[in-house]
Amino acid sequence: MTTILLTGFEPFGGDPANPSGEAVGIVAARWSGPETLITAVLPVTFDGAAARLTELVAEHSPDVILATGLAGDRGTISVERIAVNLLDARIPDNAGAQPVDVPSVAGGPAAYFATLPVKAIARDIAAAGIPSAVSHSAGTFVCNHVFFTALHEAGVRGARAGFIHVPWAAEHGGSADASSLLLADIASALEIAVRTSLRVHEDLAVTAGTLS
Ligand code: PCA
Repeated sequence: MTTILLTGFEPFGGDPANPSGEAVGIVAARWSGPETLITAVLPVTFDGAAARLTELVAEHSPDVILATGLAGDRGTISVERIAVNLLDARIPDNAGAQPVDVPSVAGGPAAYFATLPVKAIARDIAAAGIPSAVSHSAGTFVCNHVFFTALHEAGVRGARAGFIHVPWAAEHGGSADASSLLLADIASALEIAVRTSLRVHEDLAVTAGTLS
């Protein structure tokens, strides 16, 4: 039986909502299988999020791990390609921790590439009319830490892993920095990402590069 672990996050930074956690709940409610979908909403704490993800991976042995979080300054679904082995927090996490220049996994490599087909995922989401692009930075906060941890665990266990940043949902009042999406579209994008990850094992040979 194929198992997918799909995670979102609780609110952080004083915000009242986090569209990633809510969208994951919508995907779970309408998932029709046949694969087993495990979902969770992670705490926005460096220690708690990585520990919970590691626990979930040990408990369910997922074949595919897709973690998601909010990037409130972006207007598109960002399919992350690179996790860096670095915690450098611009704001405290929900437990008040603010690590600066600490590795995500001590002794690990400088970075990991996502092992989900990021270009195929971005293409399939865009083909459904939802703006989406490959991104080359997941930042240095809790999302990047969970992304790096997921790839580390997946590598040890022969699973595949990736991360998607979502914009603000219009229902939450949108964003001052970027355009927002409907929560239903964010959930559809995540569901497409899961389906594409299950179907596609070799990514598209097309460019998703940027000049800056
Ligand atoms: N976004 C933050 C952490 C939790 C979330 O949803 C980030 O991008 O690191």
